[in-house]
Amino acid sequence: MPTASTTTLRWSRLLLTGAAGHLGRVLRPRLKACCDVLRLSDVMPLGDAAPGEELVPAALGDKAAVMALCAGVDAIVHLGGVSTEKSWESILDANIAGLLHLYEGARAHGVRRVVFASSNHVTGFYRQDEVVSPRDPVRPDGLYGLSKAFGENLAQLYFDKHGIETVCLRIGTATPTPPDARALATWLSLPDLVRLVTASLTAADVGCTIAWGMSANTRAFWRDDGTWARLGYQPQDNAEAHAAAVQHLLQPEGPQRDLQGGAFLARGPYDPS
Ligand code: 15L
Repeated sequence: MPTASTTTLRWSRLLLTGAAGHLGRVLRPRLKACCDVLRLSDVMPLGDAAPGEELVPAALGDKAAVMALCAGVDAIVHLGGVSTEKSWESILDANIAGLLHLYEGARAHGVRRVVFASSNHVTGFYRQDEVVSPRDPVRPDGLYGLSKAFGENLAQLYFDKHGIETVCLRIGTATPTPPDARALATWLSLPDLVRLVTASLTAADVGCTIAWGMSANTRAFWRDDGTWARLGYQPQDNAEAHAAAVQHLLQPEGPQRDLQGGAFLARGPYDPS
């Protein structure tokens, strides 16, 4: 059960999926502050368990393994699954079936909250000169973005039907520095990533909500609708500080330059008939 200080929650056992990935490795040492025991899962090697850590490898497509993964857990940070445009089979297995397995495990074992790594590719078909709020209709830019839109809807279903809270984070470009001109709008610095995930875990009464995962970027494509303040997230970085280094790094002319999803617009299909 979570314990509450004056305004923030602390969890008994927190599960981090995708713990061996790029963002998982950033969050692994930081999430210990939010819980007593940190359970780490991935299909990739996780290294040795540090004090207060448990290692439970599991493939998201394996329902029995994912159900067992959720036993004894009271909150989940879900980074696992396919994180880019790929074949339908891999997306179906990890991001569609795998996410359903995770929410079923959460329901069966009384998990109270999920922080779900959604993606900006849920709205990648908006033009770069449009400003999008979390309440605007989704416009996925591929099967990956579509799977994240499914995840957001699944989170809503499990909140309405079973009371499991979820913060869906539509993460932008979470890298040490912005890699190109598009990222001047989409960048989420790694310290801001830690702030955002920590806020999503520790704020009281989050319900089921969607928040943009970005820093305080001057050129942002996205408008926060007040969710950041409700979570207590205050971004400290701004991609503009890196503008001189990357603003000339543009995608080729076409949808990948004009639309918010950038290079994802030029990827796939991976399952040509
Ligand atoms: C994502 O959803 C991907 O996981 C990440 O690798 C980046 O490509 C990011 O979006 C982005 O849009 O920059």
